[in-house]
Amino acid sequence: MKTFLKVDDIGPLDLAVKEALEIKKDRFALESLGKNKTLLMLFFNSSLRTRLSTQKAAMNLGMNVMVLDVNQGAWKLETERGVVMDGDKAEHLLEAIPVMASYCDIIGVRSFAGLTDKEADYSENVLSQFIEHSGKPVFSMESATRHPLQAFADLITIEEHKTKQRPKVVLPWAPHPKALPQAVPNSFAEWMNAANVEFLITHPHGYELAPEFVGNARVEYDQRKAFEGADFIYAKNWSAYAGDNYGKVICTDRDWTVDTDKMALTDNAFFMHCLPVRRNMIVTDDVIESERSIVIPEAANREISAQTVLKRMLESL
Ligand code: AN0
Ligand code: CP
Repeated sequence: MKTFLKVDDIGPLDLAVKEALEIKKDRFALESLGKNKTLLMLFFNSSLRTRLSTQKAAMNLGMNVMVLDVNQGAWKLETERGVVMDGDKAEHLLEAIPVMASYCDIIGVRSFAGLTDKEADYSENVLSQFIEHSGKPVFSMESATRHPLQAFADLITIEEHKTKQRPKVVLPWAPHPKALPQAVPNSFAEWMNAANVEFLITHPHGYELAPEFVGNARVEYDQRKAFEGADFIYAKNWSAYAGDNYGKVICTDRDWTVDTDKMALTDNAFFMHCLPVRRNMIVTDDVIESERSIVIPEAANREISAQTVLKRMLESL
């Protein structure tokens, strides 16, 4: 595997999940696969889970790991070609990428959407430069439009917890004070549309995701109706995608917070969230602390999704 950005990159999902669950049974079985191979993780944005779980996954495979926070200690990087660099950015990606690539074998990149220019964000300007100019396998640690390591971990978690052949999975938008990217819901929708689940998205009017991610999913504007009979509730906030409201917060209505009353409408659903989560905005204390909350095993599976991806990349070096 040379790139991991979207669901198609992983091939058949049933095989990917099977491989992940094998890895989970014995995560040190391949500890010599990554010997003398170096992973570079590059962060343009903050992270707790992605940073730690991906580093752990690489260590399980015997890799060396280097982590660079671009905005803390490195030169500020210009990402647009043709800019007269007379501002605060001292180095261009076009030099930085081949230099960094010369020190490593695999590159992971986190680069969020700027949320001001839809076209620039949805062209994946930063990530595609890494793919084009590094000559190394590149994986997304959350790009402008997707977060595939999260969606893969979410799918593994659903497979582990489901009690029905084809569970009902609901992605409800939930309120948040700040504008967040659409990457997590985009990827979750992309992966759920490819998986064997009944998938629904529910959000206030104006929060429609890009049609290429919604695909054939049912969109239900009545949150309570959407929750009925659900087996998994996957809450997430995102900023508006559609029209002139791109990147904006257009609703903070706490009627959309996931609470015990709404969970009671489900078929005893599990509660999921990618974390970090703002309590009593996205979800109440009661729900996230309940027995049906699986946010911690979900986060733990980030190690497994990352290890599966790194294993496949190492095998194709
Ligand atoms: C980010 C987001 O919503 O994309 C990262 C989630 C994994 N969340 C925040 O910035 C709070
Ligand atoms: N879920 C997730 O990617 O978390 P971090 O932003 O902490 O990496």
